[in-house]
Order: sequence, then C-alpha cells, then structure tokens
Amino acid sequence: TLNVEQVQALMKSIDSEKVGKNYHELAKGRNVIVIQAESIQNFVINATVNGEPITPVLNELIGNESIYFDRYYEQVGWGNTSDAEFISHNGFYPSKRIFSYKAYEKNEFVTLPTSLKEKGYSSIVFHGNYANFWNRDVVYPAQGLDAYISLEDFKVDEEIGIGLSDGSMFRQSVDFLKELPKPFYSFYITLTSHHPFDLPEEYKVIEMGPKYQDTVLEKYIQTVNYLDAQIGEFIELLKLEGLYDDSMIVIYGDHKGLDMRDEEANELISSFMGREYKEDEMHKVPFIVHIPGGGVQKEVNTVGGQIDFFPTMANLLGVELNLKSTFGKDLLNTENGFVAMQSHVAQGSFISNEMVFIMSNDGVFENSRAWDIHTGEPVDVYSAREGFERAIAEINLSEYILKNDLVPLVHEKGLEKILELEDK
Ligand code: GP9
Repeated sequence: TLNVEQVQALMKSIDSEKVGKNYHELAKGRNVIVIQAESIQNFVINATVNGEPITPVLNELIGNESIYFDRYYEQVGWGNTSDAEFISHNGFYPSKRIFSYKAYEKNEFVTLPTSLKEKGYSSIVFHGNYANFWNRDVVYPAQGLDAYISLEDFKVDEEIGIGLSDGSMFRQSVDFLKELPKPFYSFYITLTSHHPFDLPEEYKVIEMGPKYQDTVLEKYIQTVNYLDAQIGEFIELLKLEGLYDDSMIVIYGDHKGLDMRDEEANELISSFMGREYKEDEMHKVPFIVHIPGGGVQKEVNTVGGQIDFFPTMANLLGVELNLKSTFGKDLLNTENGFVAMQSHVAQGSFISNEMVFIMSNDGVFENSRAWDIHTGEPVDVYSAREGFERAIAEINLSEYILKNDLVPLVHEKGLEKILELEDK
C-alpha cells in the first residue's frame, strides 16, 4: 500500500519544478546513437595521468557542439547494467526485489524507444555478450527495442574480458546501421571496461608512472582509455558512412567501476583526485549529448540522474511526454535537481543541488550523514528530512506502479491517478 501523504507531498514537489521548453525538438528526426558505457565514472573526464588525458575523445566531444551534464548520477540497484538501461529508457526506478528485467518481464511499458517507434523510428541494440544475459532477449520487445544484435550474431574476431571487444562491436555494427530504415534509435552496451578491467598489452597506451603501476586504478584507467579510443574510431566510421551529420550521439556511464568500500581502490582514487572518494563521486557518471550542426554548446550543472534520461531525450527529440508520467525531469528545463539513490546506500539517501544525504544503514535517521555538495562540509541531517521523505516516496510509488503493471495508465492519466485508484 501507499503512504498517501508522502505521495501528495511528492506531487507538490514535482509541481513546483520549473518547466520550460528550452531546446525543444533540437534533435527532432535525427538518428539516435546511444552508447551506454560500462563502468565509466565522471572523474576520468578531463583528468590526466602524467600529463596525458584519459579520455581525449570524450573531452573533445564535450567541447564541441555537445551538452554535457557534469552532475549526473547512476541510480542502479540489483540489476546493475540492466538497471541502467531500464531506468534510462523508462524513467522508473528498478525493482528492489530482483532485477527489473525479470521482475517485470510481463509488463506493458511506455519507453523512449516505444515513443520513438510511434514517430516512425526503427530500433536496434548491440551488445557483445549473450542475448539472454539479464533476460534482455525476453524484455526488449516490450521495451520497444526490436532488433537485438548480440554475441551470437557477431563474428567473434576479438574477445576481451567477458565478451566481444568494444572495438569489434562498433566496427561490425555499422553495416547493420546502414541497412536500418531511417530514422533509427540504436543502443550500444559496451563491455570491455567491465571489472576486472583486463586489457591486452597492445592496447595499453597510457604511461601510468610508478605510483599507480599494476594497481586496480591503472587497470581501470587503461580500459576506460581503450573505450574512449574506440568511440573515437566509431565516430570516424560514422562520418565515413554518412551516418554522422544526421545523428545525435549520446554517451553515459552505466554505473560505478571502482567501489569506495574497497580500501585499496578508495585510497588510490582519493589520492588521484586529491579529495576523499565518497558516495556522490562513486555514483557520478558522465552524460554527453552531441548534436553535430545543432549549434548548441553547453554545460548543465543541475543535479540529475538516469531517471531523467527519458524526459530529457523526449524534449530534444520532440516526443510529447506528460511531466507526471515518469519520475524523471527534463534536465534542460529545470533547476531543481534531485536524485534518489539506490545501490550501496540505505533507502532515503539522495543528492540534490545543495547536498548529499546518506541514510544510516541502522535505520536511525540521526545516525545519517549529510554534507554540502559544493564544499563537502557536514550539514545538519534534519535539513535533509524533506528530501529523505521524497526519495522514499518516489521509489515506493514507482515500485507500486510497476508491480501492478500500471505504466500505460500513468502515461495516459498522470501519477496522481494512482492515488484515486488507492481511494477506491
Ligand atoms: C553483461 C553486461 C555486464 O551482459 O551487461 O553487466 P554487469 O555485470 O555490469 O551488470
């Protein structure tokens, strides 16, 4: 059952959020190429090792006709990579019980891909592991993802880590893209930078120096650098094949690569960044929207999360979406950032434009931690009470809707309708 007061307060918060129409339809009718980048955290962006950038390609992309969201957070739970897909495409939180692609495999959905399909888009997914990993093959049709090219369909000419190398996946995908009816929505799930970050020597380009040599941070950085280079080559291929100018290229990190609770990783990253490695940094992932010829170059500092992906994309692509039909916000048209956190923290933890609040694992509110997001200085946990209530309300209402298979109804009538149902 729902806590009606909590939900009413949530509706009020949503109402108070400023909504405009900035950048509306900026990418209307374009092909969409989304790269969900395995384990890519934001701290690598514009960072250098021995004067060498870790992500030269992404850095350049960010500075050139792109919108870069520099305070964007992953919100995955149990379903890890598959949750990142689920949250981003649906604007709902993942199940708390089991991974969402299993928990809701029989549900009906309204997603970014189903909405684009109604506008005449075709769709395709590329992933270098088996089709049934995370039950993807079963749920993709209901998610609006029609073609699915997985390990079984590729020529396995180069294996790294747990599947086909990212380089090979990108290269082979272009032939499929060329055959697709335009406009298309294509979704890439990369793999090579998956834990334990094994990379053949020939691809290790960055000279780490003695301090980080042979550490988990070195392995991580080498695979991130590899992915960055492969994205660069992929973009060159798109240009060569005439698939670049009419496309929008979107890149975001799926979830953390290095766990702050691992002592070695924590010490290494803290020393690398020159500040303490904490929850907000661990969950922060890059989110880049590159629109060639779109004439927009921008950095968005509003706090946002994967839950905001669908509404933000919908605005850019001209998909009509009721403000109260998902839990996300259009990050190009709000200043009130709010991210309810899911993994590695107790429920009720959140990040806002002002603070980070981490609910205590013992369930005692007073034992929680809160700090100013800009200065890192501790703040009074009581000032986080409203955000704490909101985070819980969002996650519970989301779960209620999904459990009862009510997503289409919510899209038709809005989230408030759920309260009316409860009253009856
Ligand atoms: C497997 C790949 C990795 O198909 O998506 O998933 P993860 O282990 O990162 O959740």
